[in-house]
Amino acid sequence: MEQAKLFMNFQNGLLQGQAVQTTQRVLKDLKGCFSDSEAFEESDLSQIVYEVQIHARETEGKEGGLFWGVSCVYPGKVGNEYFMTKGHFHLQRDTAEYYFGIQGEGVLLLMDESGKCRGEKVKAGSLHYIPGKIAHRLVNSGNGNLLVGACWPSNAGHDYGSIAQNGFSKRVFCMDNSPKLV
Ligand code: PAN
Ligand code: ZN
Repeated sequence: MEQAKLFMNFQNGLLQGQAVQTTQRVLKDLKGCFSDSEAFEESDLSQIVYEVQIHARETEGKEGGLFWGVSCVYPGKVGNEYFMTKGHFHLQRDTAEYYFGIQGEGVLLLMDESGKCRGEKVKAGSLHYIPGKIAHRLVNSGNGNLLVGACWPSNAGHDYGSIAQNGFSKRVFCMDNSPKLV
């Protein structure tokens, strides 16, 4: 019998094995995402906002395959708005995805193509089914790291352009020390 080749530590979200790739997004990569552009320009634009580890066993675009990933959104704010991911629709619009909370506290913003947006609370053990045609963004509304696992089809692709153009119609701000969806 062979040993397992791929491991996920469900405590700290670390993926280990072949074909695990890590990408980082710094604040500069999120230009235009935050409402307070003055606070944005005054921030350290080289700080890491989030990191994504992906088990990329398939090439992007392949039908019938899956990707597995873990995102870590660090705690922080621009003005009163919490750190978040860029967010995207899938390029193949009608492809779904699962997200699951591993550690920390956050909000999953979900927006349909008409711009109708809602937020689901994310915490350790929460499971989120994101149907096709729904844009998704993670917001870290806690004081520690927000770790979230995900599984999605390898032909889904990522459409960041629509979000760069129109954004999400709701934002999560820190008001009186707690997260508010505005
Ligand atoms: C996730 C996201 C990850 C980073 O793996 O790609 O959380 O967010 P952005 O891609 O919006 O920067 C996923 O939804 N994959 O489809
Ligand atoms: Zn996705």
